[in-house]
Parts: sequence; C-alpha cells; structure tokens
Amino acid sequence: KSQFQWDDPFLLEDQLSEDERMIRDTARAYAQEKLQPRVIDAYREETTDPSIFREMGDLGLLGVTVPDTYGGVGASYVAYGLVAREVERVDSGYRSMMSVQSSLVIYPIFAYGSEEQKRKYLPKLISGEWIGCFGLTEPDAGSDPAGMKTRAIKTEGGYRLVGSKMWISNAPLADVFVVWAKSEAHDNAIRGFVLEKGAKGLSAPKIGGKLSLRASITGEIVLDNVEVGEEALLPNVEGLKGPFGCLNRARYGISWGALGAAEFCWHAARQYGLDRKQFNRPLAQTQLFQKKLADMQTEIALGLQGSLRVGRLMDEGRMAPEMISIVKRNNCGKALDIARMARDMHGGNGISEEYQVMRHMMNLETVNTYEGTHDVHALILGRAQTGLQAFF
Ligand code: TGC
Ligand code: FAD
Repeated sequence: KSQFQWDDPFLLEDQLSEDERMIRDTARAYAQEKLQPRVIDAYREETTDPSIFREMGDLGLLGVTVPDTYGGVGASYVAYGLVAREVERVDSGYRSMMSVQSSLVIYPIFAYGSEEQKRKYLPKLISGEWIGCFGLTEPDAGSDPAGMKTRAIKTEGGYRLVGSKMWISNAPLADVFVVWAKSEAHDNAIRGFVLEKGAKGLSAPKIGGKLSLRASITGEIVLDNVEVGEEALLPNVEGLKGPFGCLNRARYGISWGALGAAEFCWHAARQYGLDRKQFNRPLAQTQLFQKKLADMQTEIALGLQGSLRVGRLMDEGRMAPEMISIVKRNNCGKALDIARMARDMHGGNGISEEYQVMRHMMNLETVNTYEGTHDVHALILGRAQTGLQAFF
C-alpha cells in the first residue's frame, strides 16, 4: 500500500517534468524569500513595489512560455501555472502583476504583433525592465466588452484614440499599454493598439480605496485624443477573439493561482487547529474542524488535477476555451470558500493581518470577479451545453 501524502493526495509532484519542477522551485524560493517578507506592509499601506517586475524578470518568471528568440524560456503552460500557484500562495496581487505582464501584454504582442513590435517590446517586458497593462474593461463595459465605447479614429498615417478604461491592473506604473478599441477604419471591429507612456493625452490615474488586491496597483486609462502611428496597431488579429485569446491564458493561470492562495489558507488552518487548544484538546481534534480540513483538501486536490489536465491540453494544442471556464470558475469559487472557512477557523485571530488568511479572502473576492465573473463563466458553459445564449 502506498503512503498517503496529506498535502499532495494525488501525487501531483510525480506528474511534473524535471523542467517544470525546476521553474516551480525557482518561483517558490523567490515568492517565499522576497515577496512574503514585504506583503503584509504592502497590503496595509496599499503600495506596489515596481522592482518586483525586474526581480521576476531576472529569474525568468515573466513570459515563461515565449521562446528564447524574444527572451523567454519556452516553458510549458503547466510551468506557467506552477509559477502562478507559487506567487499567489503569497498574494493574489503579486500573481496579478505577473499574469497581466505575461498573458495580457507579452502574449498579445507575441501572438498578434509585427516582427518590429516583437523585437521592440518583448525582451524588455520579459526582463521586467518595462511594465505592461491591458485595457479592455470600461466604466460601462465589464462583462460585456463588446459594448466598449473607446474609438480609434483614422488619421493621416495612424489613429487617434478616444475613450477610457477602468479597473486596469498595473496601469499607473505602466510603460506599455495594450488597449482595445473599436476602429472606424476596420468597420468598427475591435482592434488592439500598443501605446507608450508619455504619449500626449494618455494618463493612468490610480484607483484608491480598494479593500482587495491592495498590493497590486489598479488604475484607469484615459485616452484623450491620443495620436499614434500605424505601427501602434496589432496587425494580426481583429474582433473580440483578440482580447479573449489573451484572457484564455490569464484565466488558466488564475485557476492555478487561486489554488495557491487556497493552499496557504488550508495549511494555516490545519496548523492553527493543531496548535490551539479549547475544551482541553486541540481544535484539530474536533469533528467539525476535521470535516472542514477534509473539504479543503478535497477541493484543492481535485482543482489542481483539473488545471494540470487543461495545461497539458494547452501544451498539446487541444485546448477549448470552455475547459478554461470550468477551471477558472471552479477553482476561484472554491478558493474563496476555503479562505472564508480558514478565516472562521482562526477565530478572532483570523481577522488579524498577522495570520494572513483574511488578506487572501479579501483578494479572492477580486479573483472571483475579474477575467470573467463566476456567473459569466457559468453562462459560457451553459451556452456550450445547450446551444442557447443566456447573456441577453
Ligand atoms: P461571443 O459572441 O461569445 O464571441 C465574440 C468573438 O470572440 C470569440 N471568442 C473567443 N475566442 C477565443 N477565446 C475565447 N475564450 C473566446 N470567447 C469568444 C468568438 O468565437 C467570437 O469570434 P468571431 O470571430 O465569431 O467574432 O461574445 P459575446 O459578446 O457574446 O461575449 C460574451 C462573454 C460573456 C463570453 C464575454 O464577453 C466574456 O467572457 N465576458 C467577460 C469579460 C472579461 O473576462 N473581462 C476581463 C477583462 S481583463 C481582466 O479582468 C484582467 S484582470 C487581470 C489580473 O489582474 O490578473
Ligand atoms: P458587471 O459586468 O457590471 O457585473 C456585475 C454583476 O452582474 C456580476 O455579478 C456579474 O456576474 C453579473 N452579470 C453581468 N452580466 C450578467 C448576465 N448577462 N447575466 C447574469 N449576471 C450578469 N479589466 C481589464 O480590462 N484589465 C485589467 O487589468 C483588469 N484588472 C482588474 C483588477 C481589479 C482589482 C478588478 C476589480 C477588476 C479588474 N478588471 C480588469 C476588470 C474586471 O475584468 C471586471 O471587473 C469584470 O470583468 C466584471 O465587470 P464589471 O466590474 O463591469 O461587472
């Protein structure tokens, strides 16, 4: 009979390649040694340290799936997921910074950009020298990005961008802005544009007062008649499949990341239950406590296997976006339930920043909402199995 490993029930470790384990170990060491010591203060003070991008870049943790021609390491999507899990074990905000840079900025330039755009932007984004952001959501267009109002108006030799984007991760720090707009010159189809900090009319004010994801800066993007040349257009994609192609990758990474946060909360609740005694016995020796730990272990183990399977299918080129909706929706929802449960299992201490479970719980509210809310992914899956559109 094989030994049961409580913290790796299905022996996920055995299912990883040597290279994947190596990248995962690098991410884990970085996250624990460099991110963990600063996260409590960063969250309390609502500050984002931009040097994190450079640190991640130096270790090869940005754009890991991009080939080395452009500075990446050509790793698998499973490796990308493992990086997300390790970074989010510390904080969802730090994983957000990484996944926007990798999946929402580096990926569209790699997949849809011209050779000049790739050579100009990718090496500096992958090294973390430049910080990127992705502007899709608008004040009046969140779940329904087709309703965006931002316009690209044709000018002689380029475009004039007018509009605004809302809730944009990294925006106030960004050097490179991937922005989606309806282009009059292309029958009003949605097109991607790469803008640079300092362009006249471009600004990115910080959104303050967030009670979630406080270690990751979020802003607006204001496009007040920003003039760009033809070379700013991403030439190789048109329509919503452009931004969705990026979101597929980011949502997949989030499915791993959310479980990293959940694992932190599970392990913390278990340890707390072993250490704390009430009624003359450890809390962990009560039936209710053990039932909660069993639920956490089960959901995390199943969720990780789901993400691993989707990652392998992505690496084989057999991914359908609905697969990603299943793991994004399930793993975020379950992680949020687990964090709330862990908060409760810590009693009064659970609300203290020192124990960290409440920070994860607050973060996961955002993670469950962005990149397609829990309910929007249910509608994507409902449509895929009934053939009936229930969005409108
Ligand atoms: P629909 O008619 O379904 O599709 C329009 C076109 O897009 C194509 N498409 C996809 N292509 C690739 N991958 C996917 N996942 C795709 N989903 C759709 C589709 O084939 C079609 O192409 P074509 O060529 O026929 O035109 O579009 P709809 O308007 O009905 O959309 C419905 C819905 C709800 C599925 C969609 O709009 C949606 O997913 N809404 C959620 C919005 C969202 O996820 N926003 C994320 C913003 S970015 C963000 O949150 C970053 S946070 C990052 C961080 O900090 O970590
Ligand atoms: P809405 O779409 O208004 O939804 C509100 C509620 O209505 C939700 O519960 C939703 O599920 C429900 N709902 C919507 N439509 C339906 C329907 N048809 N049927 C039933 N229920 C429905 N966006 C970017 O482009 N780039 C970023 O970098 C980025 N970073 C973010 C960072 C943070 C911290 C946050 C909070 C958001 C970020 N977003 C970003 C935006 C995010 O993707 C949106 O908030 C999300 O897609 C939801 O859109 P919304 O906020 O407009 O909510």
